[in-house]
Amino acid sequence: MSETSERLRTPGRGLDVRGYSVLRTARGQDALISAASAFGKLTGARSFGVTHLRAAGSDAWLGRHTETLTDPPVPIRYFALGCLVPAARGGETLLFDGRKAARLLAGSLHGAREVRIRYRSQYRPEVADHSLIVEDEQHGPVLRFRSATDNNEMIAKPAGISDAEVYAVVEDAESRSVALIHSWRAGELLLVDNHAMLHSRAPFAGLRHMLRFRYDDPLHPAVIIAR
Ligand SMILES: O=C(O)CCC(=O)C(=O)O
Ligand SMILES: [Fe+2]
Repeated sequence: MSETSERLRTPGRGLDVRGYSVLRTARGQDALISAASAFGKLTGARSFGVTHLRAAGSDAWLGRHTETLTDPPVPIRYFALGCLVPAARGGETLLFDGRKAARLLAGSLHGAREVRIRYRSQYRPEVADHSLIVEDEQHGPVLRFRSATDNNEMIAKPAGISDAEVYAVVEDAESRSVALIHSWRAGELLLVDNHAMLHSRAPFAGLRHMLRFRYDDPLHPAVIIAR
């Protein structure tokens, strides 16, 4: 995993600066899991959970989001996506720079820092309230957000602006902050700093089989990294 170490430590290119990194591994689950595990060790993670994302197609975009937003108090720092089978068409993963989006929002939405949204999980009882723009220890002001769903509830916002208008301005700032549109090949592993970046997934046709790794997820510490 010297490539991982090198990317993490090379100033200006590293994950901690750019917010993401793409690694190529041998095809197959074992290579992806061992690369993901090595990354966990490098960042000092104590555990990671693995989820298979497997679907035969989707006409819909997966909305832009910060991972594990519904698990209070702070979303996980890192997650990774590994590709077992890329879709026949589409299925790109997009990354948005939350630092740039926060900067743009400061100019385009008066009172942006007043906005707070309550996020509920569609699948579990968890609920968490987050400011739209948070002050990250390492990154400074950064966007923390999930696109509008039935499970979002705007609990604070500036006077004289509707929920729909807030969402529209945030989506516009994100559209101007695209950092990566990744077309998958089998064996690739995308490492993401979830405190810097937001992500989404394009519609796709054909079987798409991914592995999703979440590091130090308090709710699902499924796999313990050997030391
Ligand atoms: O499949 C992808 O590219 C992203 C999936 C995702 O964001 C998620 O499951 O939270
Ligand atoms: Fe996600």
